[in-house]
Amino acid sequence: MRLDVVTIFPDYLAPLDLSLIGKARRDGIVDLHVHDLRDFTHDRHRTVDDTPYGGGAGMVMKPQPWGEALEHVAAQGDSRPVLIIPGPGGERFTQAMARELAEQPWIAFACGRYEGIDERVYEKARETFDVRVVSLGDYVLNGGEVAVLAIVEAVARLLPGVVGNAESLVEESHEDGLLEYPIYTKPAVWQGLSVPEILLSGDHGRIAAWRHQQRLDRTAQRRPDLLAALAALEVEPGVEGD
Ligand code: 6GU
Repeated sequence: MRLDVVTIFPDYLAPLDLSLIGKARRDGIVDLHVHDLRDFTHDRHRTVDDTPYGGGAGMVMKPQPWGEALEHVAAQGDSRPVLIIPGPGGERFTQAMARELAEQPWIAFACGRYEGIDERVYEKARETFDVRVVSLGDYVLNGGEVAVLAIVEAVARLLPGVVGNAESLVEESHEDGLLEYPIYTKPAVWQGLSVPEILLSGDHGRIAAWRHQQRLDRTAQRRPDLLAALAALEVEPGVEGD
């Protein structure tokens, strides 16, 4: 999978050299290119922002550097890439979207800063890219870079060969709409706290039933919205379906 990220803070993406994603890059599974938006300016101060037409607070990212940067990215291949523009006004990023994106051969990201990017950049980009405006959740970050870190990690770990044990991808929170059950390792007693008896019983049927109940209880307590969503779909919580 090819990934292109355009940003005014290329160093912000440095963590993508680490851990599983760094290894995926070294193994040739992920081909990541980070571009500095300021390389597409032509003035001495490498200006990327200006004041908003119509007035208002803050600064707006100028269309010209973005137009040239995205043209440069599009010229790196001959297919039509997805372009993700992270922002708090986007559609919500979910595990389902991560799975969808993991099927794509080429994803580009445009990281906005300040109050955002001139609206005409979105319009122009739709000629060349499948544009998706994507939000991590209902809170405000200073720019798209942290969102790109999160989205790239969520997507890349779904690519074959990135996570060693493919089974660990199946039994995860958000794969079937329920949160994960609690997990324990040795010792059986730690600081006076015991591992639940049933997990030491060797009775795999009862353990599976207990874990399922734990998932239901946790989801009801922490994320009742997820149970409501399953109910609306008339899906039995935690039972395989599509
Ligand atoms: Cl994707 N960007 C910004 N700037 N803020 C956010 C966000 C994204 N998702 C939640 N808040």
